[in-house]
Amino acid sequence: MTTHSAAGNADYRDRGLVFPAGFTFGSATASYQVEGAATEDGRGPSIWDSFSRTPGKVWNGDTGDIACDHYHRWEADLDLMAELGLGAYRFSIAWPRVIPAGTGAVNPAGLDFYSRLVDGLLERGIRPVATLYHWDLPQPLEDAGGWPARATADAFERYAEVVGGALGDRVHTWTTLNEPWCSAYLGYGQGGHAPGRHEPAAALTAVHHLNLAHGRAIQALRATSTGDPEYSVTLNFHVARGRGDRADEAVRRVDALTNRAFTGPMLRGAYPADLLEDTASVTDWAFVADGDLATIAQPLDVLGVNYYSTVTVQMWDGVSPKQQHDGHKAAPRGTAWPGSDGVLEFLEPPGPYTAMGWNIAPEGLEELLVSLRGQFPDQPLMVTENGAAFDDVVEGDGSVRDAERLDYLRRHFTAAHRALARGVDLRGYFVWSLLDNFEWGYGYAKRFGIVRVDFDTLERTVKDSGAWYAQLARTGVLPD
Ligand code: IFM
Repeated sequence: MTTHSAAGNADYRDRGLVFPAGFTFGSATASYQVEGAATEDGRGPSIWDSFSRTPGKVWNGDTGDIACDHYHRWEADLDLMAELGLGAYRFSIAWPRVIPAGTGAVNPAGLDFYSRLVDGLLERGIRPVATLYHWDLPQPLEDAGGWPARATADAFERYAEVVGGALGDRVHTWTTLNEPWCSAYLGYGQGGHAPGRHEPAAALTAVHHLNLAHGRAIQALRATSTGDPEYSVTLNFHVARGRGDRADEAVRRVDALTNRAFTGPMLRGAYPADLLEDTASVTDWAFVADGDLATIAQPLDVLGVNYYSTVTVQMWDGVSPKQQHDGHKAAPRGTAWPGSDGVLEFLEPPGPYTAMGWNIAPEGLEELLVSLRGQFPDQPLMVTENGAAFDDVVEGDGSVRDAERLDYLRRHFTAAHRALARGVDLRGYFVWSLLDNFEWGYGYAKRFGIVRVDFDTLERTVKDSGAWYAQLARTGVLPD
């Protein structure tokens, strides 16, 4: 591998770095964010259909009804991926398209859509990387209690059996869940995400049932997949920077609640003792039944790592005005920190920032990957999301010169390369996102795409960052 140039060392703006042969360069999207066709071909309602229709929940009242219209334009989108030279496409399957009520009847038209998509990818030499759950829970399951109800994990196992049977002969990598931290804490604690509940104990119950759903789904996918797929999960790890007298304690708490609440049961077969202590005022974790932890701890071929920025945190001293920095998601009313609300104080991290208000910190990615290698030495890793929203300007000729996004990607690919050079078994990297899309509580106001989508005409335009990434994907060398 090429060594770092002197100029690139300080700020991660390197070039000419050579990635290992076989390194996967991909891009990612998620069903509710791109598909549209919300009521077509038998798709049932999801919690995001309901949430986005609730006044005040999503910027501008935007919904995923049309989104990027990927449901109808998927062939052209696959052609675009092929033109960009992508080796893999990470997409998610909409549970309410496949089993519209969450339980009960299977919708063959929904399965057919994903079957055509998978075939289309394979025809173009692009590996299908399919996520089962990227937040679009069928609404009837939420009506029956949502993720805090154990029955939701039962329903997820059956859904996994159905998609494993239909697509498991061709999918290259199965991913059970995307960012269960968001589903549990933002969905049931803080309430900035669907279903918008503010119940700290329910958030922790949801953590466990998501973990359980993951383990059960891996078993179901293994039982039904007739090909030779790889198995994975994607977590959004928090890289915390501590401040104040008890900086280490603050970082430990964030790590327990956000990272080890998932890696503990999934990769070690146990919840961390400090997590149980930190949350004892909220729940006694009696919902963890005998045998659950053994079910959750399934061997994984690859661990998906989503990384965008860091968090800065200190223990609240009870005196200073409590600051809440929530660059992460829409304004909170509840808490994303059950057991640590009023204990931890979140501070504005040092800039620069993206249009989301997230700080740009490529060194955090390197540090995270190296730390995961230290914690789980035999676990291959994959960056399953990284990217940035900026306020793009469309030039007179229609082009988008998104130098800031390109720079962000350059720095983070440099960080990944440095982690590789330090011995991390990193298999690939998926840029978030292929297309500008529905950015949850921010609607269409925030653009992460390396391809612009004009939401009036739905026309796609490859941005400068997309052209740059295509060169990286084709050559395996970090371009100028
Ligand atoms: O758009 C989201 C994606 O759905 C999950 N990870 C973070 C992205 C940017 O917020």
